[in-house]
Amino acid sequence: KESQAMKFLRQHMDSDGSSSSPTYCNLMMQHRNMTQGWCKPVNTFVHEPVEDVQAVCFQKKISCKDGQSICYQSNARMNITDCRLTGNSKYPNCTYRTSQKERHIIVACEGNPYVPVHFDASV
Ligand code: T3P
Repeated sequence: KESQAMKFLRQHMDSDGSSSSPTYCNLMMQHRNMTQGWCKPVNTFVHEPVEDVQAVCFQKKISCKDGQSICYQSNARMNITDCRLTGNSKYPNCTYRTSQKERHIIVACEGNPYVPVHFDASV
């Protein structure tokens, strides 16, 4: 079974990629299995080395958007791509808007080793 850590890697890591094309999200959301059963509405891919993203679990401690859990904000801005489902997209035709950004990422971490398991937001 896929662990939470593996799921984070599948959903949020694309170290070697970049969203140079407007079809990036349409392709990647499909390739990474986020358009099966439903269209996942918002998803961020991070284009940085996996070690740099895992290191965020030991950076700035803040509260997550749920107001209860502990999250971590990256010290550095990171190269990311936000994928947002378009308003007129209807399952199974999931169409996304691709937007490239340089932002601080906010993640939640779990386990031993303590690694990212949830992407909370970017700022
Ligand atoms: P997950 O917990 O599997 O990482 O918040 C619901 C989902 O939306 C959550 O999935 C993360 C995802 N999300 C992003 O990927 N980027 C964002 O900027 C926000 C706000 C949510």
